Amino acid sequence: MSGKDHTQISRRGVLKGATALGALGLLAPSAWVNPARAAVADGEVLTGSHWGAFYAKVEGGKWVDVRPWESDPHPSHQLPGIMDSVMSPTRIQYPMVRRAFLEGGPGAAPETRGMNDFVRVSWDDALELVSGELKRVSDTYGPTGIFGGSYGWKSSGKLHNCQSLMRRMLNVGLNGSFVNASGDYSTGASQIIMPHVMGTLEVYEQQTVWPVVVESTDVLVFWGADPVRTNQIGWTVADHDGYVGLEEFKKTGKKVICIDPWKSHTAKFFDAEWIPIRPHTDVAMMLGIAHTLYTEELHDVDFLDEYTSGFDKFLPYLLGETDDTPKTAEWASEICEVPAEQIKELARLFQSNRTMLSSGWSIQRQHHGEQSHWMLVTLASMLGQIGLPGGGFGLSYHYANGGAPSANSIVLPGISDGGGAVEGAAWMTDAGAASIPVSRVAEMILNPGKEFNFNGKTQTFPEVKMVYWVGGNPFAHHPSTQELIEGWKRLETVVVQDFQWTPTARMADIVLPATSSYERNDIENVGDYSARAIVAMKQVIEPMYEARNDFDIFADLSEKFGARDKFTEGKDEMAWIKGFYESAAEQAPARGIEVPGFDDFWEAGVIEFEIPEANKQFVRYADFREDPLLEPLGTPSGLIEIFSRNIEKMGYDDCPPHPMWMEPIERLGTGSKFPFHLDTAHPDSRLHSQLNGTKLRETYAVAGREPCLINPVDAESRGIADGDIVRVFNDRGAILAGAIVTDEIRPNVIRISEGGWYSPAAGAEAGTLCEYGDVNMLTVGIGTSSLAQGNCGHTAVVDVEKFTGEAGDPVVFTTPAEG
Ligand code: PGD
Repeated sequence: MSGKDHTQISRRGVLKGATALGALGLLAPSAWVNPARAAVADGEVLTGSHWGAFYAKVEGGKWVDVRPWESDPHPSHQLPGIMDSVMSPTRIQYPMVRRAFLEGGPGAAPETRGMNDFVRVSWDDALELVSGELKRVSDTYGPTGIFGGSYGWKSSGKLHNCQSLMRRMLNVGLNGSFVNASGDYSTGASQIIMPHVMGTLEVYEQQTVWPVVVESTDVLVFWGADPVRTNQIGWTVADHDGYVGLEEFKKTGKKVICIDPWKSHTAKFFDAEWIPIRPHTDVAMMLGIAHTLYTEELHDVDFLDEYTSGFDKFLPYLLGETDDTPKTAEWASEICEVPAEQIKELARLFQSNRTMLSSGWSIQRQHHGEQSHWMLVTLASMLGQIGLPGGGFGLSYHYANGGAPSANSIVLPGISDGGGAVEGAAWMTDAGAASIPVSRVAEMILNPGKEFNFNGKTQTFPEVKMVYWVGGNPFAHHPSTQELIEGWKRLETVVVQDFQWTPTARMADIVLPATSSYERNDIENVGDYSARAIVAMKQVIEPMYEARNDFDIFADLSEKFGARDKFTEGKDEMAWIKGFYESAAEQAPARGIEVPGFDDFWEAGVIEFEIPEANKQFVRYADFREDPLLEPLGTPSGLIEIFSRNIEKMGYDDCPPHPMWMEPIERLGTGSKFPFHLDTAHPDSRLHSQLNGTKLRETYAVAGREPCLINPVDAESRGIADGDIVRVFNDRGAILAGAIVTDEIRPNVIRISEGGWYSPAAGAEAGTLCEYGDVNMLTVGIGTSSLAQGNCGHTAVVDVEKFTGEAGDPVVFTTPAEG
């Protein structure tokens, strides 16, 4: 066992608020070379972030500390990392250009991308270069030469949304001459399949709220979900209200089951029954439960008749009449390594109790990931509890505090990307000249002209020669880093705008330093689901070094194309923020609430809203259950589609018209070439890759690398001890990581979190070895299926060995050399 504390929840449960943050004691601001000048007088400024709202404490003209907002019931232990990110050595200070690009022009010596050899240039020169390249590429290659899809988690805030701002510039300045991207890396498979099955995206919808779950659920199942870890963050400003629900449920002492290869924070928090399933086999296990329900006549015939369509077409498959393979518990057990008797017991337990099947998203972020949530819905339909208090299924209890009751609030609009505002550009879609499913970016660059399927349509990849990336880090987030490295070699120009020297910035030709949220003013809702407050995100410090706001950078670029006024609409930062607030305030009378005028709100820094009693009783699908004719689902039949005629019409081999167990391209137990499955779930102490460049890393890194959890049996067989550097590899690449030997991970599975910065080795292993631990060096780059084309970031089998060579310090955490 590791001597480290990897159970954040128990520590978090004891230490709250300022005490907990102070107790970390690891991020003393004195360690900084602090050139920051406060933008406000000494005191505290309330602001907001993906990690929650907090006060920035200013003393002696400097930002010196953070304190969680008093209305946050469970502040994230990552807050001090935010403060460090603003001044860490990985801060981008000046506009920089790759030396070979500057000397040789676009596309010169692409192999020197990532070698950290940059030349500092003035802002004027940098903007001239960027606008010149945008124009050259669009003149030379037409409207689809530039990729502006630029996926990523950026920062919170309704104005400084760098991705909308970039596309706004491309829309108003270049008539929308760019390739856009649709969907996201989180729920790529589910958000496409669920509208066919349930008529909504489902993954971003309000859940049956926690007070109802606490009251009515008897058995709470977390199927590949770890809300205690992942609810730390939100897309807007995290409220952390989900933790109240988790704590209340714990007090009831009712049954919690965690189905996960890893004994998650949630499993430990609840002291839950842990079922360490073999990765990528959840659909088989669900089928085994479904088969038991049917053969023991425990399924809800009335519910299936009244609320679903197509069970009769699924049943022959379940019973093995179509493929000679009945999906018995024994059959499932062979695949998922959960004992057959336990699978049968689960069927009986779920049926005889009010059961909530709460699933995370990792089980759909894998090859054939569409099947996982479709089968979960089918299983929930057979149990017949959808629409009853505390029963059914939920796909968002682990995300952004889903299930936190919603307030009676006003919701802010944000800056638009200006799409559709362009006249006379017939080829333009709402935003952009073409669009690809977001995870297909490397495939697109490598295969111009290739046809691909996507949700019933056949499209062709455009030829992209320039990439402009803001607010995202593809050299951490994109499965199969190797393909991305290859793709990058085909590009003539790469521009990256960030405030951190991420691996993606290091792979750029032109790097522009952006401000962080704390160097500008903004506004945001608190709570993605609860929307229970609006916070003024007030500027804390002056922009660091030569950083500029994304808004100003794109306004200047728009000006180069004669479109500054179209971009700014004649408004500055505060005018936009005021406009968003006043527009939201117009909703107030219809909601029967009063809100202060903008100046009073800004002065107060926050407004909070009441949560009506009725919203504390919300039950998802109660209306549909009450009256399926008057409240039909948005599917073609108006019912839950266990069989989809629309998907049948698409005729995809890799996505059949009802849920099925489909072998993934690689997994354990099928003569797998490598003996371990790599679990690449989300980190405890970062938001994806954000904050990896900060001192927070010292609280979790092992031997200076990303931690790798390995079972004692596996470690012993390979002579690996706790704290050793290990080499994890497969045919696609290799990474170094630091071993944590623990029985909290099942045998034959190792776990390394996604989001570690790609830190290429020098010399012979350049491009094949990452010295820090970017898991995507090892994952597969294919789409989930022809239907959704989602990413397969969890699909990878690997081997692991003790590393005995000379391990270099990961270069990615240093400031690149300046010419
Ligand atoms: P982040 O680390 O959040 O990762 O991928 P994503 O690219 O979103 O990157 C955001 C970047 O935006 C950071 O570099 C940050 O510094 C920058 N940024 C923040 N604010 C600003 C700003 O105001 N201006 C500018 N210009 N830049 C800013 C996450 C993605 O990874 C996601 S969402 C998921 S769900 C996937 N998860 C997995 C997984 O589970 N397993 C694997 N193997 N791979 C995954 N990849 C995906």
